[in-house]
Amino acid sequence: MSTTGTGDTILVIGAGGQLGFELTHELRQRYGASNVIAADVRLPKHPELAEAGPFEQLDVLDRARLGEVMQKYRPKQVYHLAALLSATAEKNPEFGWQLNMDGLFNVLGAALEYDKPRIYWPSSIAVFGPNTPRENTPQYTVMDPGTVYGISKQAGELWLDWYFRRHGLDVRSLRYPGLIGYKSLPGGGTTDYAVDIYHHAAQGLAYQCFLQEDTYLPMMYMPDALKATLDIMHAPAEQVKIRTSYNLGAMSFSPAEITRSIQQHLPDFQVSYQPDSRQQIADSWPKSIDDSRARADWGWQPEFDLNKMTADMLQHLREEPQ
Ligand code: AKB
Repeated sequence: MSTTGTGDTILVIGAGGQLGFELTHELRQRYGASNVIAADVRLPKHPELAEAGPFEQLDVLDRARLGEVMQKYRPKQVYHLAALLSATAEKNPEFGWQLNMDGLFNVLGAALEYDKPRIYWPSSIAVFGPNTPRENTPQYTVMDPGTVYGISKQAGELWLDWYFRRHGLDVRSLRYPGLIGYKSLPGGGTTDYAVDIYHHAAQGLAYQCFLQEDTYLPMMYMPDALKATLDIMHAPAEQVKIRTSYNLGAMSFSPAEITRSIQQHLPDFQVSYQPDSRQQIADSWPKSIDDSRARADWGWQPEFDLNKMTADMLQHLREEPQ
């Protein structure tokens, strides 16, 4: 079962990011704040990350510093979330590749050196490309990613599998769709519009969307993403049959559909469309995902659909303006 018993430590690298912030909070609730080490390249934007439990400033590209942190805490689980997302990596391809690949190599290498903790590394729908079937995209299919981010995620998946087979490292991974949450903002992704749109709506502002109104993409509400992440990390090893990365789905919608969902609560909310370079990225990604392997192997089951997510997002954003 879980590798975390009482007093075992967990390291979250990239804890200041959209997923890292919420995951660190959730892990601290479950395992005790002092057992969950938040690490990020920058001092946290959310002060509670450093106030509520241990915090280490860590650039994952600095192998020696990573070694120090691993030696100090000897974590039983490492969540390595630090990455450049799709749109940002297109603007800075060399650094995108370096951070996403060398960062992963550093973590995998440090894991071999320090007691082989269980490793979590996120992949993405970006591993698929223009020749992938776009509806109900299967687990195993054509993969020809066209973005630096997607290429790095596909290569990373294969390296995870290699470390599992070659070194017995217990690596686990999910191909996230666009993630939507109210507690922290994403940065540099193609699916970010689906977070920004709620913030604008809750503040009574109109929104200019950078994707066309009929662009369907797979998406997921943060509570489901946290549940999936913790479920796969706590699944018995024999149930984790895929050591590249699992397809993971919850819902799929277009900008026009999310707008209509928001307008059920805020009828005056207005959206205009000004597609930019992110449209091309979105057009190369799946519209919906077949996640039957995750459901069959370790019991994945999402809870939120679009309208349930909209009600929850707007309630939180109106109660606790960001
Ligand atoms: C992005 O848009 O780059 C990410 C992703 C789908 O991996 N949110």
